[in-house]
Amino acid sequence: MKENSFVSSDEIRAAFSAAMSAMYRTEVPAYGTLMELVGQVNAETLAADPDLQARLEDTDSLERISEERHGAIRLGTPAELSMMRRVFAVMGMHPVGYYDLSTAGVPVHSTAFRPVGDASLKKNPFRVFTSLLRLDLIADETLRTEAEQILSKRQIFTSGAVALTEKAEREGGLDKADAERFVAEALETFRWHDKAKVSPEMYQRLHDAHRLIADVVSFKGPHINHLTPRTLDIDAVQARMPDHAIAPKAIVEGPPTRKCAILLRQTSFKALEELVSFQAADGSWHAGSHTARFGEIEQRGIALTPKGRALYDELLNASRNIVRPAADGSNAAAYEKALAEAFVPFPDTWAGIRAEGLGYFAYSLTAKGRKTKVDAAKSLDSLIEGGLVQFDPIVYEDFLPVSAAGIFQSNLGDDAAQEFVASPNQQRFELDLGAKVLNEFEHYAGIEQASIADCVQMLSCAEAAE
Ligand code: OOG
Ligand code: NI
Repeated sequence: MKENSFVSSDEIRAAFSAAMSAMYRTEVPAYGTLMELVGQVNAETLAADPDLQARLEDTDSLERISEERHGAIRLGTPAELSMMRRVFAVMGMHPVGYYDLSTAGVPVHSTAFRPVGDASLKKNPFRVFTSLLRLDLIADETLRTEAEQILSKRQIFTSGAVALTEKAEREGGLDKADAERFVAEALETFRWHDKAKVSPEMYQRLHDAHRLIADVVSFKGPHINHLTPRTLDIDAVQARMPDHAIAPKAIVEGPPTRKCAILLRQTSFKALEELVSFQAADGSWHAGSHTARFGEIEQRGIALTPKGRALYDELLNASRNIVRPAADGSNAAAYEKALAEAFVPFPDTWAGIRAEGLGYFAYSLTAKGRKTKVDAAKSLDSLIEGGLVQFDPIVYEDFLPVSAAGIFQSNLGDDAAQEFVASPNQQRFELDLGAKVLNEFEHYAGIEQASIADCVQMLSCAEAAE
């Protein structure tokens, strides 16, 4: 049977994530150094906290962590975005969430392509933060038209990648040989090209309009601009980066250090200045440079409910009203202090977060629960109190717009700070994407509900052993 010979989309994604990591490691050696440091810190964290290790093992999430990473790309046209969606779909990665970064002075809007569903996430949670350039936010109309023309001429996908994507769509999957070819072909889109597609003058004009516009328009493709391993202790990695000759950005983005990690904390090291050559109208090549690619690490915590997220946003804003982090790090200590103080009202125990309905949890039976039969009418709280059901935080799999803006900014330099009027346009984005983006809250709520339903079902048919 044909279907039986298909490789699962989870396996294709895992192979692609590994191939991307290997490629980026050779392109940006500091990424390899960071991976090793993260590996060390994770091993130390687990050794020092057997409880954490046991919970991660129990919830089948230990294995995914060492393989876990996200990347980011910036696309130039609607056609590129919709084709990218189809390529990612072959790997079981779907658009989740809409992020408007115009408010932060970055002329893009974005989504995250990632696996959805508990089983796929456990297999390999690789995600790619994908931005689409918004030329409509560029004031200079001549430049906008020229940029559009340059972009319309490029083809960021190999013909093999397109053909195999179409084949997967037509036949419902890819066999082993095709899947291997697909991974190699798709990887080409993300490769770095040190020969720009534009003249030195055009690069300068694009750069003057916004560094990010130059990054998107000047090149043959949307080079992967960072890959981010997941750490279990971001403060430790941040503190130890300088020992490994890596200079981290001034502050960690996101919530403060806490016992119970919430959402997402991220930090990065600055983009490298890389040698690039530009081709003049007479065909001659000219040496120049471009800063694009950097490294980042992240620590993931519990996914918050809309109520929890509103509280997070409120507290983050409150702290930023007191101290706004300066790019040069001069007020980093004051910022950290204000952040920690602002977050005092956010409960810092799992039970507290659960009691106030701030986070999503996965419920499972305890050893006692597995041996007990209970009538279905009992409330979840009483099952927990009775020691039959336990709960674990559901990991936040998405991104945070304020943090993303901070990461963008730290790599664009201070001079790039520009004001745009906030203009979210999810409808336009979805039209260009050719699909709707998934609502992240509904997704987490679904995972939580399914875990509760499983417990209830298992309790009502469990064989009472004693
Ligand atoms: C993407 C920045 C966003 C994150 O982790 O928040 C991001 C970019 O610089 O293209 O990756
Ligand atoms: Ni990132």
